[in-house]
Amino acid sequence: MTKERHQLYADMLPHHLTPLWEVLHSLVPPSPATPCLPAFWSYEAVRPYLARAGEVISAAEAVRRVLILENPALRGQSAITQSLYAGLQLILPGEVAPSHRHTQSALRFIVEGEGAYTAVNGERTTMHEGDFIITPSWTWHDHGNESDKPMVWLDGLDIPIIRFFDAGFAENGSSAAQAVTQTEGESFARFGHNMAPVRHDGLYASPYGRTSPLFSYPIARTLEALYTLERSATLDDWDGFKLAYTNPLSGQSPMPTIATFMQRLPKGFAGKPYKQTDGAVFSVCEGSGTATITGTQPGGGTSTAIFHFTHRDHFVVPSWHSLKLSSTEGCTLFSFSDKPIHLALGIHREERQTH
Ligand code: 1HN
Repeated sequence: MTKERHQLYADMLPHHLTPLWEVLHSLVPPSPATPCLPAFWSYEAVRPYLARAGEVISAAEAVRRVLILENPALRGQSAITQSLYAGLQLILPGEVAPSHRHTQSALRFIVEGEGAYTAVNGERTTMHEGDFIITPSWTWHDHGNESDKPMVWLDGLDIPIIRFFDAGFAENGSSAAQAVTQTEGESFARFGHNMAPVRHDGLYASPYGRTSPLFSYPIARTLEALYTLERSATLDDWDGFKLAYTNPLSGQSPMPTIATFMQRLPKGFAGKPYKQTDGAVFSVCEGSGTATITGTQPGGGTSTAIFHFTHRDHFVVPSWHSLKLSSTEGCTLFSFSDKPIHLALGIHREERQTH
């Protein structure tokens, strides 16, 4: 029988036919079997390479001077999880990263420096450490550093998702820095105060579709919210105090493909483990702590990674790996994931373990 089977496989090979029964179990695994690995990038280790990148190529020549954070199991794929891209971008004083647009959505989480700008559709936003900034799909964007210090930020994009759907388009702008047509802060004035322009019927009239019309979520507001909660609210045993950034017009994630979060772990926090189907990328905004990440190997065993993180470090938690966070001194963590897609497809799962 085995011989006949293999003869059948060989005979139909040229006709691009494959027997399902040989692959069925791996196509529908009993639980997610991600190839991704937990991984950690200490800023202390990465920063010198960013500095060297600054010596060997200009922002103008590179277009975007970025070191991609690649999942060790996905080398060469420009991906930190199967669905998400992450990188650290450097822009030196006086440089401009030229204007372009693409269908991929981008987020920036500012890691180091102060005072450079990103421009989106004619409006500049000044960047501060800890700000969360959005570039909506198909909007013109350029970045410039008019400060006297290097600026570094985390880029998060839905590149693997758009690649999967073969839906990528891109164009270069006609000038390096786009014309400024709106005063800085206009989008924040319109949408950043629990108000919206009159005759603005929510998502029906949203200027950027499902993407938030707020380009910047400033750190001062975010920390004010989290510190207030830390003083008085009930602590969540898994998350500490965790808030999701929202699109003010929909209450949903700021981007249709990526959810973003900031959480505060108080001093002495020893979190319980949880797992969820959305893989997540973390950037350490303040303080230090430990992430314990446990996953099931393809063979069936488990393996655990323990990352001791501090300010500006980055790490990735793959799908359906359990994550336990703890912090002696307290810390503030930014993170992003592909949760909105899981929710849209009705496949999001979370399991909160009690020990
Ligand atoms: C991009 O446009 C930026 O605008 C950063 O800063 C990273 C990675 C791949 C494709 C486009 C940016 C990017 C990118």
